[in-house]
Amino acid sequence: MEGEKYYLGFDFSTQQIKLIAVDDNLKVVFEGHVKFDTDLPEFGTSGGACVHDDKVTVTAPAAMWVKALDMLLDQMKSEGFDFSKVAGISGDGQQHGSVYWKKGARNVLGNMQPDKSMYEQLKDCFSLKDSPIWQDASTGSQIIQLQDAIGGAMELARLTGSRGFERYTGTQIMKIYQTNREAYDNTERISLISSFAASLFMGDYAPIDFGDGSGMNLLDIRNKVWASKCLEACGPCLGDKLGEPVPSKTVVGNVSSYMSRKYGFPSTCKVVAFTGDNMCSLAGLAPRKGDIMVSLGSSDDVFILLNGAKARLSGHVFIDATDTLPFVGLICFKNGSLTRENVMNRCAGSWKKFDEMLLKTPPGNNGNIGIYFDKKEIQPVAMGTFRFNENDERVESFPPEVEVRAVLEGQFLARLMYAKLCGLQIGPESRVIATGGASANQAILQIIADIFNTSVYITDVPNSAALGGCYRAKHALMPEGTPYSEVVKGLPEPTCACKHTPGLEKVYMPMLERYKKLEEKVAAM
Ligand code: ADP
Ligand code: XUL
Repeated sequence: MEGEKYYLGFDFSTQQIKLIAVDDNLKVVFEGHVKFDTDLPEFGTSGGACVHDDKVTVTAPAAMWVKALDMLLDQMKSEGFDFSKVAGISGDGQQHGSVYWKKGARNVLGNMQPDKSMYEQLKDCFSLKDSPIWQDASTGSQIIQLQDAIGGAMELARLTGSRGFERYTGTQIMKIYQTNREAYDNTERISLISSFAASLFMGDYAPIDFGDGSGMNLLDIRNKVWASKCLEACGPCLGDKLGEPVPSKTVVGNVSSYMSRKYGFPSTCKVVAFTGDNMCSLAGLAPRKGDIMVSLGSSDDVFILLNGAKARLSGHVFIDATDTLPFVGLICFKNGSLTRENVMNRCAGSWKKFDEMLLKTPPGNNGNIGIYFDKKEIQPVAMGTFRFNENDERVESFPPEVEVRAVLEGQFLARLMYAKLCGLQIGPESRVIATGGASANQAILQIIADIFNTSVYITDVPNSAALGGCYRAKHALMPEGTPYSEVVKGLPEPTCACKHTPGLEKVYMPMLERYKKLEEKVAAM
């Protein structure tokens, strides 16, 4: 391609699809998004998801994501975005969720006509209309079966990077095989949300990448092949339905003729494997060794780069999608932004008021501690709201200004406690890099700085995952062997958003000990 080049990064996240386009100097030239709840109300999602009557089954309609992509691309076209300059596309999806393509779907995907939308052509191509997503917590019995088949929780963690977790794709697939055999048998391909998204651009089934593939309890993370024992335990002929996994940097194909004809992408435009949102966020933040990434989206996630894959029962090990270090250690909390938002709506009405109310109570909240699990939490496995006074006695309610501080302090004490269990060490060189929707909130960042006892940094573009997609697309098109650091070397350093307040560790360290005991109490209730 001659002249100016663009790279696109698409983030198929929980609540929306976000898009960032950068030029060859990685300067952002276009941004867009489509929000599922408000732009596509016909699908009836809340926070991008549908919670079923049992409260633990959580899905999202696969066709909604297709329609959202139609809408986003149409929006870009109507705003005059020049698709002919796009050299490469990559991106990510919310992790663990799976899409079930019906027998015959590949043929439809490969022959889409530009006079119709993708939605019109693909809406009936799914053997399961409702895709399980990462918020699902309905596979407790399948976890026991998988762990038993592999030789226990620790052995599964050693092999695949994680013990059994309810949202992990392997047990989700096992549940579908056991409870909806017809759908399983009628499925020709199972994609992750990431590889499903790449498939829409390619017009063919895109492979699963090693990074997102690590969130399935199916991939042998050291040998980078499907673990046959895990496949056998989860469903017959599963390897055929999944296809071979590939390195995250793989060019998986060119854009489809549908994309070229409808939007004007060059036919040579490359599609680079999509990966998990957390891995892509890491690529967008381009961290240095020792950085602690705190992502504040629908979920809260803390992740760090790791040299080795030590098996642990807490947290997860994923293969790094940028090859900066071999692995990423991650801990995920289901009750993140949406839980804070509920408290904000109930007690303050706006984020501005929420921040003002926070200042009415001192750090440490006069000893009050709150634990807010609107959804069944991942660790500990518990649900409900639990408030304790300074004597560790359970109380029914807190005054609004106490509630506002309690939700933040409770959440970030938990983030710190579990990240330490997952191998996090905080030293004088450490810094937290915050990203995701809530990283726009300075008051929240200050609480993180004070609880983690270290400075918090942010980047110019809070949507690090979409940006990571752009950088990864560029990286994959550079000469073989180019390290990822070469792609991101000219980028501005993250800026310091706040420093920790000296002396507050005297408040938060004892509070961490109390939090730990109270959480144990909650888990046993
Ligand atoms: P996802 O990528 O999972 O869809 P985002 O990273 O876009 O999510 O984050 C969306 C969340 O950001 C919203 O649910 C909202 O609660 C939160 N958010 C947005 N602005 C603020 C703010 N000023 N203060 C706190 N939280 C905010
Ligand atoms: C990570 C996880 C979530 C989703 C949605 O393990 O489940 O962070 O990726 O962001």
